[in-house]
Amino acid sequence: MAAATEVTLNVPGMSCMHCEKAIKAALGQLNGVADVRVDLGAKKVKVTYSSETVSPDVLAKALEAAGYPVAGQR
Ligand SMILES: [Cu+2]
Repeated sequence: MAAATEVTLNVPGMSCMHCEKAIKAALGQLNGVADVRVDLGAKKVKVTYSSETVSPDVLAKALEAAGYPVAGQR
């Protein structure tokens, strides 16, 4: 398996445990996503994924579809 890659997504629209659950569900169902960590205070979502299977673009689209647009990434 390829080395895991990490990206941190800025998700300003999340505010509570419900958002955290929805985001973990939306990303967790994608192939290639290994881990999702949500920091509600910083409005950041750190995702560990396989770059051979999925990309930050796909992650952002899944979040947007779930109602949480991504404002940026690093
Ligand atoms: Cu919420």
